Amino acid sequence: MSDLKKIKDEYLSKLNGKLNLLELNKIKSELFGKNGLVSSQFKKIGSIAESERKKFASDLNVIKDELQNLIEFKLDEIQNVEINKKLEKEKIDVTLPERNFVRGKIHPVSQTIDEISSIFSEIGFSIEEGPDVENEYNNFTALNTPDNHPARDMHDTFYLDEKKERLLRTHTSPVQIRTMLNDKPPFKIIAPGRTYRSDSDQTHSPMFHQVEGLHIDNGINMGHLKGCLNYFIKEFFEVKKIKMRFRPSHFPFTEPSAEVDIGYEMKNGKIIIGEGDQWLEILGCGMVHPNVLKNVKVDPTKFQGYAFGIGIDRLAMLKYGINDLRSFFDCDYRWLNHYGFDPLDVPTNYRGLSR
Ligand code: 2NL
Repeated sequence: MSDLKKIKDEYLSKLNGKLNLLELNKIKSELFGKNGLVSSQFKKIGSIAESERKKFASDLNVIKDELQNLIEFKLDEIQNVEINKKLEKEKIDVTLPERNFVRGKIHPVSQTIDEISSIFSEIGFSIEEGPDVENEYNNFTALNTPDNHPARDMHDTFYLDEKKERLLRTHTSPVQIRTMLNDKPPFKIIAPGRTYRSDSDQTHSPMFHQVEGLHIDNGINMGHLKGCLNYFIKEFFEVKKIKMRFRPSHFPFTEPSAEVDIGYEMKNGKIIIGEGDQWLEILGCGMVHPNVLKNVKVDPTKFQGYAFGIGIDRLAMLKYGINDLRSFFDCDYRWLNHYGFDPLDVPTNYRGLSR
């Protein structure tokens, strides 16, 4: 019997037996490995007498194909058996009762930031963020608040080093400074985020939230500021009309500066926003001071605009009837369960902002 026939007979019978993956791989390498039986036969072709070479090569190729096909077939078979075994084990019992789970709630401050961001996005503001740890230039100097300016004391700043170079930002204005330094006008941005001042009582927390807005372009004036804020307040409190007044004020970074009050009244112990003869202060604003524009390399003879700063925590308290600011930061899950928002609830005033 020729070598080829011997190999064929021996391995066909081996391959037709019951094999596992390891055994099959062993056979494969015995036949087709570097020095495998079939591979060695191919190396022999050159030394075979010319008269027999053609037939030998053709027989060898037939045997090679036959054995290879059988190995592939067996491999498939073994894999199928393994998959079926696995499926059998992983059978899912769809009749089992579901497991208990607790769904978290969205904090009213996060909810309020999302709502504010949606409202301003719709009228063309983009949302910018920056670091909580700032340098004194971005937080004070660029904002026309030089070294000895009394506003620096007013802010009760948390300084992080002796030289007072690094600090926890006292407002989110440095985000606007960073944006203006890195980009060219026009600017139309809001900057929501955490802010810090060393102040703690019933109505002040050392960490609180603020959103600032900035709109710089050719010929932006206080009329634009009024229109923008009036629109925002109506959207935020979901009312058609709002009573609003501007009171003259002072900030180093704006000139002129104003504080904005909105009208309200109490009805059956509940606060009604927008009407009535009581006034509630809700934000500070003004036209950006030319010195601030110069500091960020914007030419104040070509570009002007307004800026405003709003305390988010108080807006959230007003809208959602929460009366103790400190409860916001107590991390009490019973409180959050009551005042928080269901992440899967789609509110009626949904604006399509994704979390
Ligand atoms: C307040 C007052 C305000 C600004 C913030 C601002 C930012 C830049 C330039 C000029 Cl980059 N102004 N921000 C302006 C006026 C008022 O906040 O009482 N916030 C709660």
